This record gives sequence, C-alpha cells and structure tokens, in this order.
Amino acid sequence: MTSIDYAVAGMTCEHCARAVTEELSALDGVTAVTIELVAGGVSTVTVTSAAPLSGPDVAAALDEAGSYTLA
Ligand SMILES: [Cu+2]
Repeated sequence: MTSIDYAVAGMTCEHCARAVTEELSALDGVTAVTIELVAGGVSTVTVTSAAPLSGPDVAAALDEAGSYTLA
C-alpha cells in the first residue's frame, strides 16, 4: 500500500473535488482518495493505492474529471 500526494490545479469547489475523487478511485488498485481543496489554486490530492500509479494515468484521470492538471 502506498500513499502519494499530488499537486492538482484547477479545482474550484466541492463538485470538482468529487469529480476528481471519482475518476481517481476508478484507477486500478486505488483504495482511497482524499483532497485538501484550495479553490482556484493548487489542491493537494492524496491517493492511496496497492501499487504506485503512473503519472500519465493520473494526468489522464484528472483531465477526464474536468481538465484539471498536475501542478
Ligand atoms: Cu467545481
């Protein structure tokens, strides 16, 4: 089990945080996603997964959730 913090730009409200949580949770092996929302700034997204995720997979999930990007 590994926990990694990602800096994510573009989220502005709880709705954004929910969308990101949903998309990241759908990735293989992900067991938990927590978000410290900084509206309009860079939020901290902590992802717990069985094995480390690949950066491109995370970036794709964020884009799918609503054009959010790794900062
Ligand atoms: Cu929002």
